[in-house]
Amino acid sequence: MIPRAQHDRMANAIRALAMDAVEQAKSGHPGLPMGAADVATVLFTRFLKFDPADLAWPDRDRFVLSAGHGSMLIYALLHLLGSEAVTLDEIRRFRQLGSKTPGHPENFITPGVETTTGPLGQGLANAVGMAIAERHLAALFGGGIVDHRTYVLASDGDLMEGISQEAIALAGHLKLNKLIVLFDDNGISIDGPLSLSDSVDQVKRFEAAGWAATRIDGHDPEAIANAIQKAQGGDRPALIACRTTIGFGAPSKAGTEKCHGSPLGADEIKGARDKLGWPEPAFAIPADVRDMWRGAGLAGKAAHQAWNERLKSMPGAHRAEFARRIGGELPKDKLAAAVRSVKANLAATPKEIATRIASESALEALTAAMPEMIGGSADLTGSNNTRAKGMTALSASDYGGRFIHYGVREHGMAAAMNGMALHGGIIPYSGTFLVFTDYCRPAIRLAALMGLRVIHVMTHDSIGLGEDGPTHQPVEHLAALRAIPNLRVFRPCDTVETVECWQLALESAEAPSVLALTRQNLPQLRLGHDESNRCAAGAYEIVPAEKAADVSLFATGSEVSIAVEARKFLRGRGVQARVVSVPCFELFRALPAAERQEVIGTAKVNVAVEAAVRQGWDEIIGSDGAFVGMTTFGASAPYRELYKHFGITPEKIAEAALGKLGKPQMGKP
Ligand SMILES: Cc1ncc(C[n+]2csc(CCOP(=O)(O)OP(=O)(O)O)c2C)c(N)n1
Repeated sequence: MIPRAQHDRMANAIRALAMDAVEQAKSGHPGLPMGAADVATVLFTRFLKFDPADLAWPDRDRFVLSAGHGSMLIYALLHLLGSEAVTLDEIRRFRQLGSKTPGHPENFITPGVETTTGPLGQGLANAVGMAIAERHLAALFGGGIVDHRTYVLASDGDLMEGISQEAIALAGHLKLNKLIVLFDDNGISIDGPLSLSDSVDQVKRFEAAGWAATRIDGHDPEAIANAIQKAQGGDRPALIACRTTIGFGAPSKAGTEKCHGSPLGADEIKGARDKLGWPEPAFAIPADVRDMWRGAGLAGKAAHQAWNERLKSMPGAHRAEFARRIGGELPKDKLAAAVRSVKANLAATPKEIATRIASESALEALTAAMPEMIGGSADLTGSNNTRAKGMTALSASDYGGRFIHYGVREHGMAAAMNGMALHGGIIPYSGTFLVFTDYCRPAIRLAALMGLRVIHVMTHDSIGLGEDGPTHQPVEHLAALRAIPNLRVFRPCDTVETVECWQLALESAEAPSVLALTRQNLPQLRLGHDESNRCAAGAYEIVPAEKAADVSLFATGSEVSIAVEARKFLRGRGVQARVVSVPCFELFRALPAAERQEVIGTAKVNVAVEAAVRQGWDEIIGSDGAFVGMTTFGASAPYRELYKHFGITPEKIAEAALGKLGKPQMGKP
């Protein structure tokens, strides 16, 4: 037990650093770190298993600051515990360009930050993914090597966001008993008291989702410690609602929204120093407090050492596999062999099937070669074709399963996938309909920002899904996804491209991928056997012109075969056309300019075809190129009729090209 006076000094060090850093930056959020300082101090000094000298130790407990606006809490903790990266200088440079202390925590900037947070609710849902990853890897590698907890500090805002419901329902269902959420229950948000907008009983809400839940005084160290201890022994995830005062210690602003998101001001800070009994000048930490925090930081060393010993005594092959998986290293030879065998089969027996089915058969080979692939679907397993035959469900009674039934929870699913990727040892992939990327988008965006290898299998990718109609037919989604930096959007045109795109997505160690796949059957266009991955260029000539091309036809996915038909029409009119398949804009953009130019070619006329909006295509076809696609929402009908209705046909493509060439139109003299 830590004496109360000692605890208070340790917690006040966090409060002081938070006040001072926000004041210096002239912006930031002092209220949360000051209010949650007691909770964080108890957690970090008495419970959290970690080693400041090796913040990436695979068996460390994870701490997720879901309320990312309270970033000074984690920076103060890291600094006080002796992190090499978060020096006092970095605390002074809070929120400045190039500092290790950005406005919101960024996992790729600050060692010790487990995930980028800021958009409320995401961190909590990431933590669910981390806790799933822990249970799964423990089932495979044993509790001697994988045995850690995931702690979350969540705010009112986190719990008001809809994603939190998806996350807690999934965690409760899967009985993730090593997940502990500390709720900073301060009853204040930006607009003022929570009573303005919310009257949920969070304890009852979590209990209803299958959690253990309790309410305590978040400024009483022993109550906090007792609650955490109890939660650790439970058979289900635990919520500890910690009643706190936002801005604890600030004489006039504590307990009000005034200290949520702006500097306290010199007078208020002076008053807080008096009230807390903290006479030190700004940024000064007395030696005794520094020593106590450093001491807490050293406590994890022994556990880390013992873990190293256990790792050493593991059978060699098992140990190597664990290291490979945690290191995110692909089994290159096995992956290459799996891709080669699928392509060889397709060369021998071409298939006219939907790309979602092609994806399923690719997955049979890929998931067999790569045990780190954990699949799933948001209740569309049979439509997304994401479950390979041998895959059993991951469940509370079998964490070793490899397929997750996420339920109808697209947003929670995408964020949990991020958490699994962040945890390490897993490559998560999962599916829903492409149109519902809207429901996943905030998490996909964060995956792109963090550079995570997660793979979204998004089927039913256009009006080609037919009768379900415009609510289900994506029109603007490809453009919207392509607008996200560092996201790879793949739209393969046939079975061969599908397996190639899968390979590229798996090899994409620092960027998430979306595979946009069809519901409807497509002819196989790539008939020979290519050793190389032609999709790696992002775009390539799939059917050349017979002579110098007058027209270049660019298309993706299901529209490539339509462009190939259009090429024949044009030939009938004495016009030479080539067809370029563009499975991935982002990879194409990454080519050297000369190579890109070679693929774009020098034909007089460029035409792009995609059953979606034009936005984004001008970078390939130029603003004077012709576009055949969608300008409105779709409609409900059999898909062949829809293609005719919206004019995405070989004839219309040929007409567009002829129009640009100044030649008479099809069917006209
Ligand atoms: C998705 C999302 N919406 C809005 C915001 C802006 N925002 C930051 S904090 C906050 C709410 C603050 O209340 P609370 O979560 O209780 O934090 P506290 O005031 O206790 O620090 C809001 C709306 C955000 N960060 N993320």
